Amino acid sequence: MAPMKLYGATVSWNVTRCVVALEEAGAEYQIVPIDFATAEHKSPDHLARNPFGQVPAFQDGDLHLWESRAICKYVARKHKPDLLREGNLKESAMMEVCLEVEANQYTAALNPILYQCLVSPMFGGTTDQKVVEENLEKLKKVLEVYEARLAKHKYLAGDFLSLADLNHVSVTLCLLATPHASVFDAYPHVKAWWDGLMARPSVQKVAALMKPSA
Ligand code: GS8
Repeated sequence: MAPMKLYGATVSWNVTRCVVALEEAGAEYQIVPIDFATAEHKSPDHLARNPFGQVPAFQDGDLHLWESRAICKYVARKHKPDLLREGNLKESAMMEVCLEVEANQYTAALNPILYQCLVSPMFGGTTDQKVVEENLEKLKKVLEVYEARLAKHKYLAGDFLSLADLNHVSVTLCLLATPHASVFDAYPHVKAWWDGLMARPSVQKVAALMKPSA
């Protein structure tokens, strides 16, 4: 069977969120770059893959998906269901809580920081420090909650690695490329959790892919 296809450039943390899941799941896949410079993401071919003209898009046989977190869940369900703890009602429920927090609290605070510190300068813009500071405060509130959880459990949803942890990887790798990487230093359990994730081959591979020279 043809490998799964993930469409999008690996500078996008929404794309690399899926690469982490694909790597962890041991899936066979191919990354198909989409060129933003030529607006390929708005071309009819790409709009057929993602009607919002965004990356990532994904194909597995006759199945076409978009939305990175839905793609990650599909990949895990197909190749490594243990990442979803689906056999355990309580563990899977807590994993879902942590997935929601990742999307709606953690990444919601990180997105503007990454945009201001990484994306805007790439296009000749400046960094709005007020936006950065406001969102760093939001991020710290989330990190306080994580610190308390990780003082009791090895991973966010409990004492097991799950997709909830992995979905944090791509945006956190980007945070490390900003001048605010040291924000984790005040949270020793968060730092230890992150160091553990960084040691995983899947994360090492994605970290290498995200470097512009890779
Ligand atoms: C977000 C996709 C997105 O914003 C997901 O897949 O998780 N909720 C969606 N993609 C950006 C890539 S930058 O990281 C994108 O494609 N932007 C171009 C555009 O909106 O035109």
